[in-house]
Amino acid sequence: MIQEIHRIREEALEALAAAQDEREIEAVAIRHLGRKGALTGFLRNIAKLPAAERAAAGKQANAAKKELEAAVQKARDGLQPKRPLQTERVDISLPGRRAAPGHTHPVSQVTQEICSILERMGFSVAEGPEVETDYYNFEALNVPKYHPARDMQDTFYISENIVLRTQTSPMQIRAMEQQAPPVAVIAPGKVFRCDSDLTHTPMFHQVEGLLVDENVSFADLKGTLTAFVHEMFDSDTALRFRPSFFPFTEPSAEVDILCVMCRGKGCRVCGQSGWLEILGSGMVHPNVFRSVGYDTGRFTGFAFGMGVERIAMLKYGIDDIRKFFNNDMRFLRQF
Ligand code: 2NM
Repeated sequence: MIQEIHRIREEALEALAAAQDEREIEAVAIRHLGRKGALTGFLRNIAKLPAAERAAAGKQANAAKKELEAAVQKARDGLQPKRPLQTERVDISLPGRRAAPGHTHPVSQVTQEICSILERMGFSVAEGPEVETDYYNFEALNVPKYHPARDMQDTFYISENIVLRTQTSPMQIRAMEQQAPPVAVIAPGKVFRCDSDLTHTPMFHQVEGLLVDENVSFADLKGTLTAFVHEMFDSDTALRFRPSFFPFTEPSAEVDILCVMCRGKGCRVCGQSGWLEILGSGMVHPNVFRSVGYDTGRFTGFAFGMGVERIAMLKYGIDDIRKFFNNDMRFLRQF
């Protein structure tokens, strides 16, 4: 009896050692351990044995069964590493997944470019709060109460005396309060106006500049802004100074460049005029100097301001300012 069990065990272990793949291992398991297997059949017939042999035979047969089950499992485990290679095969011809590092937003790129040109000329950057008092945003800039520029339609009011800044010049008032001339500062940043269409968004970016010293003239303004435009656009860009009005400058002028689209012939972009407005400027109004305690008999200065999105639109031929703020990657990726 015991010899019979040993024979089945030996045979099964040999077959298992010879098994090459999953199919052959499972065949051994079925042949020796399955419902119709040799060992199972032997166990089923134990009851028919003489009582004296039953206990010992049962014990041996069960031990052999456990040993074989363990050996089959070990053989299956030995095959495991081959299966993932077949079922989880990697297609090395697939294109790789591109990493998506971000980059500087076009509005920030153009802001940096404007500041870098002006810094090379000697201006220093001053940044400040986007929420301002009525005094810094209007009063100190010679925009008195009841001036039309203060209209609720243009300005976001937080309360009666607190506004979202409508230009970055409040920073220049602070700069003048903090230092005596000579002063050469530029103020980049977000500004807010209640306006929205193809060329206006309620938030946009500005860079404003200010130079104050003895003997600063309108010729200095023209020379500085001409040099700036020639660095920002082509060095042969034609420009003109056109009389204008701002409460904080007198006299005031707007700067136009020859239309980048039609080169002066007249088109839809320049409204048939052949010229595109790119910045506002002027000689600082004596009332502005009085609010910061500067001697109006001794000092003069010029100031200017430009919209960053507008400059970027002209530089890159973009027709809708809202494209800067939609965060459409197909647009942003181009810069
Ligand atoms: C502009 C146009 C003209 C300006 C004036 C000042 C200050 F603070 F000196 F009074 N800063 N910026 C100014 C002048 C801004 O933007 C279109």
